[in-house]
Amino acid sequence: MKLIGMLDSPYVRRTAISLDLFGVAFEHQSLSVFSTFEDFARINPVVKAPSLVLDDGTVLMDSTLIVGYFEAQAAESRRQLPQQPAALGKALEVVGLALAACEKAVQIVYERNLRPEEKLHQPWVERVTRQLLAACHALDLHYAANTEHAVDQAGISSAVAWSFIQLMVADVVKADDFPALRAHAERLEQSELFKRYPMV
Ligand SMILES: N[C@@H](CCC(=O)N[C@@H](CS)C(=O)NCC(=O)O)C(=O)O
Repeated sequence: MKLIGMLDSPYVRRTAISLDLFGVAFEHQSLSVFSTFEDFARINPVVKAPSLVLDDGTVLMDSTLIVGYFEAQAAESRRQLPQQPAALGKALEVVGLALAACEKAVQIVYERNLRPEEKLHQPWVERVTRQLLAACHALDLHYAANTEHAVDQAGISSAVAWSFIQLMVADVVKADDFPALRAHAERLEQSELFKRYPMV
């Protein structure tokens, strides 16, 4: 099985960490959707990271679909999401916030790095920034109330999102404004599991 994509993508990184936690063996191929577009396209013409090539050649893309594929077949002791509907809803609420934060941060990065400066549309940047800060605020409230720092899907996704945000848009999301989320991410980043998949 091959995981394609770079670990500076929060989606690739959450997938790699989750697969490892599931106990799934995989080879990681660090291809960029930008600098190695053509190489990536030979594996998946849609060029989305992460892409996971299964042993039978099936290509899965989208981190949530990949994680969901393995969650569906995980032994109970390996599951990363609760099964009970109310608890599952709460966990997915946190995952959703983390993914929205990633998406909005990525949009700001693309806006800054891909769009010519004269074409930058400030109202769009402001809208995305507001959404990013709202997601971080909600996650911060969650981790202020939940200090157990569980290494489950909600915990992994939140920590990965925060670290990516701090790597790429720390000027927009000030670390001191989100102390509980920051503490959660810093705790998980110290684990051997996270250290096996460094962002840079
Ligand atoms: N919802 C997707 C988002 C994946 C995504 O947007 N990945 C970025 C890299 S961070 C990508 O493939 N960008 C290239 C593109 O969208 O053309 C997921 O969870 O995997």
